[in-house]
Amino acid sequence: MSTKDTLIQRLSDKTGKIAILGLGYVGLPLAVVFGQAGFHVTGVDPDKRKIDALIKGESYIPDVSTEAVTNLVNSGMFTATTDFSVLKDMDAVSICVPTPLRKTGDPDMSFILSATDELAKYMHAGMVVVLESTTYPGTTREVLLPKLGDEHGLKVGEDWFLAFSPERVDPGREDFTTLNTPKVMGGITPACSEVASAWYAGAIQHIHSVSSAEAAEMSKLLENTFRMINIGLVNELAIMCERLNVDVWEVIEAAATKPFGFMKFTPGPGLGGHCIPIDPLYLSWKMKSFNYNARFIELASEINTNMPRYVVSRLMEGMNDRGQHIKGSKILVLGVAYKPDIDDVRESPAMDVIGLLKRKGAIVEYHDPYIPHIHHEYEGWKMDSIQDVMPAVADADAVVIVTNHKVYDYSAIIKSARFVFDSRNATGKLGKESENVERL
Ligand code: SAJ
Repeated sequence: MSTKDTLIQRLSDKTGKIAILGLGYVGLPLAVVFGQAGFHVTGVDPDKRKIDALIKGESYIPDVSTEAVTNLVNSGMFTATTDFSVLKDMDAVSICVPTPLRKTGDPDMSFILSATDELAKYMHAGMVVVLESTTYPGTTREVLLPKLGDEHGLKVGEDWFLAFSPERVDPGREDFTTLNTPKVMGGITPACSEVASAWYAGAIQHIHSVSSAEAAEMSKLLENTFRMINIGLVNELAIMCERLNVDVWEVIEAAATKPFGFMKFTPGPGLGGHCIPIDPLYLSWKMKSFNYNARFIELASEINTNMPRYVVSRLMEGMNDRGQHIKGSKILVLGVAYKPDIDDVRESPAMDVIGLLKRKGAIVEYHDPYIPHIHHEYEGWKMDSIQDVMPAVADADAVVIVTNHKVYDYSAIIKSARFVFDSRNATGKLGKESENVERL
């Protein structure tokens, strides 16, 4: 049998050994899904704290239960290690490492490069490698292919197989999970697509194969660029509606009654998270090397990045209208997570709002039931969430709602606060009718 057929056989009958490189919010759910499908899975991550927890059968990812990890560990179907040399015994490896931005706004490829360089030490014929980390089109072919195959005299598509399959994990979502979210798969060669699709089909319900790794890389960027640009559109709409003295929330609700040809997005204080504000910039960065300026992405990014400043300017106007000024005033920020009801503060616009308020001389406190501490890595300041929100609401000169967590009692907040600026329409109709509330 050919190397390809032998490998497909080992993956189809699940005798093949698989490894997941990077055990974060993407890698750990993937490892569990493969383990629960009957594969023997080895999780590899340089973070010893993660590995120690997993070996004890404990999960550190909210979307993965400790029970699921414990069961897999106890059944011998899942092991975890910081030792990359285990890769020499693997048939299949999925790379799920972060792809952040540098301070300069350029892609930070360091995690992909270090994972690839480690894996390269243990590459052998008969392996399939799938990259899941969101990245610019061409990464799989231009970065992984040479390091993992060419430099070892292995011929891709014959001796070994390489593909890209974008992660589609939405942390906290329960309806669509790693198991049931359709998975796009694009190989360097058709044989690569065939092997990688056969592997993932053994655990994930629907595989959508595309003709190349670049098509798969680009499909992911389209997904998240679509969101980023449409959020930028409604953010600009909010600015326009304020000039027109029209309620943007009413406008969006009305447009959303259209049952076709429209998708609802809502304005806010800016764009947070580790996906939406970042992924599109990988595409615009790549296009610069083709002397192409991705204007939609640049403009949307400019609008979204400016929203924290816009929120602070609207807060200042509202306070001014009530005879208050920001300098020396007590401002309470409600909600700092990057989106409601989660405990993730990465790239949260709340950090920018707080930084701006501090620079304007306000006395800033924040409350967020999910985020006990924040630290602005560039500006250096640190804060702890206050504990009792309602006394702080009553005591503040102004309250600014940045993240609309469900746990807040917004009607009580409106009754108790001197002035509320609501950047998420968390206060809704009551806020619209209240003299002491202004909304984005
Ligand atoms: N946001 C708005 N207005 C909107 C939607 C979002 O201002 O209408 C803001 C959010 O407050 C947040 C940021 O944009 O700060 C990103 O929000 P998001 O809903 O896109 O949430 P994410 O970052 O968790 O996006 C993830 C993405 N998943 C992956 O990239 C794997 C995205 O593709 C999902 O569509 C999204 O979850 C989701 O559906 O919730």
